[in-house]
Amino acid sequence: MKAVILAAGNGVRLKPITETRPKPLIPILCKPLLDWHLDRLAAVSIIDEVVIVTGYMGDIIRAYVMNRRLPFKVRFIEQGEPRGTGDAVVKGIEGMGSDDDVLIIYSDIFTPVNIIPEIVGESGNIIVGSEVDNPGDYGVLINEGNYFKGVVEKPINPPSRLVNAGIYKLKTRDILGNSDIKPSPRGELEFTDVLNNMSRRGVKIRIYKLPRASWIDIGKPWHVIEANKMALTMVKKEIKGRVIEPSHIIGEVYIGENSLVNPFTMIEGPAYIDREVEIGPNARIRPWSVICRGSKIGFSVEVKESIILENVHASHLTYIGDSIVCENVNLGAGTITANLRFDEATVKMLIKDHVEDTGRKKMGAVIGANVKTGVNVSLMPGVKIGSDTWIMPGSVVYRDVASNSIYYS
Ligand code: TTP
Repeated sequence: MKAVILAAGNGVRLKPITETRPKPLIPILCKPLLDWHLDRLAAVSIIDEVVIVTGYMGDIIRAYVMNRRLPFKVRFIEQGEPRGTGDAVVKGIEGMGSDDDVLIIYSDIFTPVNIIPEIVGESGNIIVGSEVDNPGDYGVLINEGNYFKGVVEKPINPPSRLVNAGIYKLKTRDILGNSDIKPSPRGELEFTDVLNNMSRRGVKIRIYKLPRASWIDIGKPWHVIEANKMALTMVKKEIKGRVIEPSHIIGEVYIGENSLVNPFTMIEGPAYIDREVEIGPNARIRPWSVICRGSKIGFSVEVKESIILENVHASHLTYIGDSIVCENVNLGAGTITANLRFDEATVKMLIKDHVEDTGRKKMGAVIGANVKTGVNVSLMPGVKIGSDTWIMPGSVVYRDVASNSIYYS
């Protein structure tokens, strides 16, 4: 069986994280999303070829995958303009036999449950659905018993809580019989229109439900925190690095090889500390934190429910709460991310050109790659700092700061 991974999106809503890496290389427990998908495909022997449809930063994805040893053939297809998921799927399945079954996975979804072995073992067409609390943000599935009848994109009054999870097993010929679909109002050829057309033509597609609260579509920055939280529930206590006493490691904490925890440090799980990380002395890592390779969290630094990517330095007297800190960031002493508004309302964030509610009472900052903050910088809840920017000492940042700039207040 062949699989197609859609990896060509621009990931605009995830800026500044996607200014320096494509969405499929966003890490969950310090492992790129794409690897989660590839590892699961590698574990089922029935998959003999994986087609990765690339676009934005496709060369980076290609170089990354080429460095991996995988038990199946990998082919890359350049989508060109990201003209929609329908366009991407049709390009991905080109050349496949009309009787072939193909597994289709959107690269930007994460689920701690590996359902691949189950669905490749079933016969007939399958669409995977997930029950969520906010169905109006997704494509909501209409069902008749266990069968798919249609999907409505972002409805105001969702007919159910079951949404399209972006994983399918379909017969190639059933996908190809839909060349009559037209671009959607946003100008894209949507795969959901292909699915609706299949249903109208009487093609049977069975719905396979994921367990509740075990799926997320990573579209906006705070989803990176939520996806890592989902993955953290799978972490078990394992200490491969060195912990110098007196330090306290409490609960489910993973500490990778060659990492060092200096004295008087407290780490409360669930937490994931990657390899070659240095923490402390006198640091506090609170639950739901992930710290990736090469980062250094120094003296009197507190980290809470935050995702810290590779080679980040927060050497002294810093608070990182409910935040995402991208690779190679250097936080000056006294840098504070504020994560709670005085009125305790949910934190808003500017996504593309409109303000969106993160739904989180606690949300800190999203700091792009290679940013430097001077001493005593304060970042207010929900601000985003573009990559390669300097925030000058003593600045208080209330609004998003563009990439490649110098900010002072
Ligand atoms: P989306 O999240 O709908 O789009 P996007 O990745 O471009 O994000 P943004 O709107 O923030 O710019 O994409 C869903 C999945 O489909 C994702 O895995 C990327 C993939 N995709 C393609 O491969 N080609 C495309 O033309 C589009 C639109 C998406």
